[in-house]
Amino acid sequence: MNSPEERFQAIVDAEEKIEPTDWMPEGYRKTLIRQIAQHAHSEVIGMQPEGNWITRAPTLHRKAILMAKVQDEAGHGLYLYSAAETLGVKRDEMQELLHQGKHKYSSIFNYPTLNWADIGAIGWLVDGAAITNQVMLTRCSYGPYSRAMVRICKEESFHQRQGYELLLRLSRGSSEQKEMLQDSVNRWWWPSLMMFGPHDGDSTHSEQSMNWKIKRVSNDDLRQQFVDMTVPQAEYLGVELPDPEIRWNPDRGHYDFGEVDWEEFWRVVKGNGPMNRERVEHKVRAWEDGAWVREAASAYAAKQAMSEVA
Ligand code: FAQ
Repeated sequence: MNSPEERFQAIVDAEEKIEPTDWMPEGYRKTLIRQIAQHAHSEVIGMQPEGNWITRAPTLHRKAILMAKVQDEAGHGLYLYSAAETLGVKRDEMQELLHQGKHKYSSIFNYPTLNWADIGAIGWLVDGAAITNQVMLTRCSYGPYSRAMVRICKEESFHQRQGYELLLRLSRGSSEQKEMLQDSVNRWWWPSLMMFGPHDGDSTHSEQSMNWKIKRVSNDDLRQQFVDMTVPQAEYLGVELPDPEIRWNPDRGHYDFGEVDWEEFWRVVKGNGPMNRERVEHKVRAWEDGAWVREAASAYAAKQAMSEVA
């Protein structure tokens, strides 16, 4: 066992972490930069659909929760950009690639938030799907990513519960509130299932990422886990999931469910979903408007460093 690749794989197979200064195959580094950057971009772009409702939250209490949640997403973006930077890529470079449409972010954030129940549905379904995926990432072979995920999962768990609690309130409310809840779940269910990515057979990266223990569970297995967890929660809410094929399958010990519209998935991933253009334009505008803050922070840091030397 002499080649660097073999030694690397042996460390991974022994469930030890790979750290930034360790030798790693170029493909491993590239895969991690791609996935962590996509993940960070998702957290940051993901602030937009919810941020849209901060000024319209129905009570001060709900506004405070929503502001805390949106700030958490910004924080997740920062941990993740920092984790990606340990692999030798610069934060500004990642921003540039996102702004040019060369980096992806999760398809889910290209759907609009049309009513207040959407804020609950994002917490329940989107954060619920995000946690299902991210719990496995706490065991990722790359140390900085796995450690960032531990903290992120704790916060996502709060996000998921606040969303469910919001919907629970609506489900016990007026008939208009119940309709709003059902309308929202109708629109967010399928896009949430798409968050797990294509079927395993169509997944470009899964096999290699599983060998490197970046991913620990396949896209389809995670999607199934999410459906199994969510169906009883929907029953308790008294809401219908918009899929007539959902039923318990005692032979498999899982819920069966219908087929995702993969054409829609790829259309959104390729930049042609309902909100893709608007999301990226907004992101670029925020980056440009915030240039003076970054310049001021850098000037302040340089001044501090000078005074420490003096
Ligand atoms: N959207 O070969 P695979 C959140 C692309 S965080 C867009 O299976 P992989 C928190 C994929 O990149 C949500 N593109 O890919 C929050 C690849 O294209 P490429 C984000 C997608 O990487 C809540 C191609 O398809 N979470 O929600 C999607 O092995 C509320 C082939 O796919 C993460 O990023 C998609 N859904 O598996 C924030 C978790 N799916 O790069 C605010 C980390 C696939 O070759 C509010 N990421 N693609 O051009 C992962 O676990 C993985 O990257 C997967 C995809 C599972 C997403």
